[in-house]
Order: sequence, then structure tokens, then C-alpha cells
Amino acid sequence: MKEILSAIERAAIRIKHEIDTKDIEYSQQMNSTGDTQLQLDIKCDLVVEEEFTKAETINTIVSEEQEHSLVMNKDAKYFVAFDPLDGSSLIDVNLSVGSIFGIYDGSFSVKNLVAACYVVYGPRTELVFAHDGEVKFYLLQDGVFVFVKNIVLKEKGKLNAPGGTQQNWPPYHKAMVDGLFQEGYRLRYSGGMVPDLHQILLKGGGLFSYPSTSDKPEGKLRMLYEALPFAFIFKTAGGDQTDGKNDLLTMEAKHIHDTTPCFFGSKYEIARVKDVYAGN
Ligand code: FDP
Repeated sequence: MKEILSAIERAAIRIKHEIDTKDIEYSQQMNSTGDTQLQLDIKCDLVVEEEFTKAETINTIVSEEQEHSLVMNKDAKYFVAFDPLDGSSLIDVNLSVGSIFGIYDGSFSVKNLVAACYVVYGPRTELVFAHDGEVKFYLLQDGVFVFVKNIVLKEKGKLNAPGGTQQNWPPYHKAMVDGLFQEGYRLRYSGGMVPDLHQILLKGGGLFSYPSTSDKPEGKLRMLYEALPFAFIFKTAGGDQTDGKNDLLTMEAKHIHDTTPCFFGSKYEIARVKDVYAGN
């Protein structure tokens, strides 16, 4: 696991450099989910793959930017799914973006998810790693990721980050989001999953939602390298998560790029989501 974390750290330092220096141009290619790739997406994907090639404990990788999985060491223990540059549609307006990693032991089954990690590239580069019952928060200082603190969520937060196009939300979802605002929750939504969830984790709690919508009934966010790693991180930090009806950490992806509706937050807000969704 240490070897994988070191590979992620090396990749993150290189990705930060690419973000700071590379031109923002679209390629002619589309990724597995039909988004036109930026040249930066392709470069960041290559960077992660190169760093993971050096890790002997990695068996197979899945990337958002690659249609198929790639076997690296067929007898090795870990299977790693990643999104090398999440939120890349925010790059041209200079908002924060991130990388997300789900680390599975033995296969890409959710029951084998043993660690999760993300990196936020903002004014500062920060890394969060959940493993062995702890969520550790690191800050990049002078080329080294320095441990800052463990992240632990409060029972109830103050932030509300509602994703998706409102016009396409189910009415009960809209009522739930409005209800939280009426309770005093404040809107905090940039459109980047990594910084939006990072904010909720560091400010102690709140709700991030990306529901099933009329245009995307299966949600938008990808299971193996977006929803499940964050479900693992929120659960480990003492918060909770759901797809509305089910615990995300019991849900198997049928295909490596499957999506799911998802909700992450502190316990109070997730109990509210389950309550509302159970009646609909
Ligand atoms: P993006 O399309 O910019 O890559 O991963 C997809 C994602 O960003 C998430 O980071 C983000 O939370 C979500 O899509 C935003 O979608 P909406 O604009 O539909 O809310």
C-alpha cells in the first residue's frame, strides 16, 4: 500500500506541474464516457500510468480515460481504478480540480475496496488518503506531502452541494435540497466533485448530492473511481453515503465505467436523504 501511495504522490506532483504549465487544448479524442478529452486529460492519464508501472504490487488499472482495463503484473495484489483529472471542465476557468483513486485487493469488487485517495489541485496541492480506519490529510510543501491531521466528520454540517441540472431533478429531491436551505444550510458548489467534497470533509460536514435525473437516470458519477472511493472516505471519516436507497459500499459495478446516483455527507444529512428517498 505504501508503494501505491508513493506512486500517487509522484503522479500528483507531476500532474500539478502539467496543470500549471500545459496549454488547455482539446484533443480529437473522446474518453470512455463520451467526453471530449483535453490534451491535459490524456497527459495526466499517462503520468499516472507511468508512475503505476513502477509499482510491483499493482495487478490491474482502470482509468476514466481508457476504455479497457490494463493488466500490469498478473500475480500482484492490488487493482487500482482512477480518474486522473476530475472536473477538467473547470480548468479553463482556473477552479480547483482533482485526481481520485480507488484501491481494491484482489479484484474490482466493492467488497475488496481497501483504500481510497484523492488529490486536490487548488491554490495548494492537498492529498487525502483513507485506509485502516483513518482518513489522513496531507499538504504538499517543498515537494513533499506533509501530514496535517486526521479528518473526522461531525454529526451534522452546514454546507449543501447539490449537483445535476435542477430542471431534471425529481420533485422530492428538490424538496429535500430546499428543506436543507430552509434549515440554514449554505450553498457551496463549484462543479468539481473533488473540491466540493473536500470542502465538506474539511468544514466538518454537509451534503453533496448527485441524484438520478430525468436526463441521467443512472446518475453521472462513475462507480469504481468516483462514487465508491468517496463513499469509502466518508464512511471512514465517520460520515455516511448512499445511492438514495442502498449503501454504495454494497453495490457492484457491472461494467468498469458504470455510473450511480450518489450522496455523501455527515450522518444527519444522509439519514435525511434515506428518509426522503425511502418514501419515493
Ligand atoms: P466534470 O464533468 O467537469 O469532469 O466527474 C464529473 C464531474 O465533473 C464532477 O467532478 C462534478 O461533480 C460533476 O461532473 C459536475 O456535474 P454537473 O455540472 O452536472 O453538476
